[in-house]
Amino acid sequence: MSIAIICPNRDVSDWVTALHAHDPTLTVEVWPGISKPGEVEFVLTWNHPAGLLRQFPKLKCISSLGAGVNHLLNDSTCPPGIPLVRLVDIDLMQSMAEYVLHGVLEHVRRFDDYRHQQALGQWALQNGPHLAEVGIGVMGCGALGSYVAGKLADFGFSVSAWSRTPKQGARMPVFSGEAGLGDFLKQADILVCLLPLTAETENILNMQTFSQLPPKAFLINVARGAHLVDADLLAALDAGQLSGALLDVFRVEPLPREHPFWAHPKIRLTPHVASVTNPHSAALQIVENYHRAITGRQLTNLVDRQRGY
Ligand code: NDP
Ligand code: OXD
Repeated sequence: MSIAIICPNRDVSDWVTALHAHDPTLTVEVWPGISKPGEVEFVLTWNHPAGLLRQFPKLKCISSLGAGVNHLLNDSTCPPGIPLVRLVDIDLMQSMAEYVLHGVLEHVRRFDDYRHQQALGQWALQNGPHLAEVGIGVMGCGALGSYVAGKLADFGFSVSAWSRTPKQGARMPVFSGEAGLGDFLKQADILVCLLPLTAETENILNMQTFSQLPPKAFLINVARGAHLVDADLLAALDAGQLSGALLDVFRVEPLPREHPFWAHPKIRLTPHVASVTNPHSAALQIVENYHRAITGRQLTNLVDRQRGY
């Protein structure tokens, strides 16, 4: 009986240590050095090579090493009967909130302008709005979206969120479904994407969406690169429809050196670091799910394959 960690091009020694801290008796094998594939009952993976997951005849559960699962659902050879789980973790939520709050404040308080002024030796005051006047729309009201929206509301922004299904009793307006999208977008001076990547949400950050935002809205995409139609973002920025964008995720990662986003004056980008899973915070739920899987108990943070998240 073992757990296999499959994360190409990543040092996972911290994960091994963190899993053993919760259960020193675990056998943890790291791909590509898995000596006994026939013993693997639980796989922990990020961007596994397609087809690999078929090689474990005793597999009982596949866990994403992050919050997203599109890397698993995109692999048509991922064994269909094996449950998929993902990570829902307070550290992941907190660090996502830090990233988004930073992006929002940098934009609203005009820090880009001040950096530019500094380079020119200019001393000039830029007036920004009162935070309550700034509408922020968070797309996705799940583990990360609802946490981030709450932190932004604590800060004093006028926050609303958008989800697939209606939400009762939320502390902020939550719009839902296609029917609620227009009303959600029209008050989002800053649009934050925290949706899972599914057939419905792919390409959702497009010109039609941008055109429903208030003029000069700002975009933060921290979800997946394929949510965004790259050419539409460039066109919306060039037309002045959007005033800028902060992007953490891209269709192709690493972002190819020749991509126009790198040098665009209205785009700031980071290399998919908005929220990186901390092994020491997330290991306990993995160990618990491992024990649940091998004893046939109900798993936590189960993914609905039909729904796509
Ligand atoms: P959850 O599954 O908890 O939440 C997803 C939310 O999106 C839910 O509110 C869901 O609605 C909503 N949603 C799904 N489909 C639609 C749709 N068609 N229309 C409207 N709303 C929809 O996911 P998490 O919050 O944990 O994570 C979100 C994403 O963040 C991940 O999938 C991943 O891609 C990304 N991520 C990025 C990181 C980074 O470092 N850049 C780090 C971690 C995650 P409902 O509530 O009705 O089901
Ligand atoms: C995730 C991510 O989904 O890091 O956890 O993008």
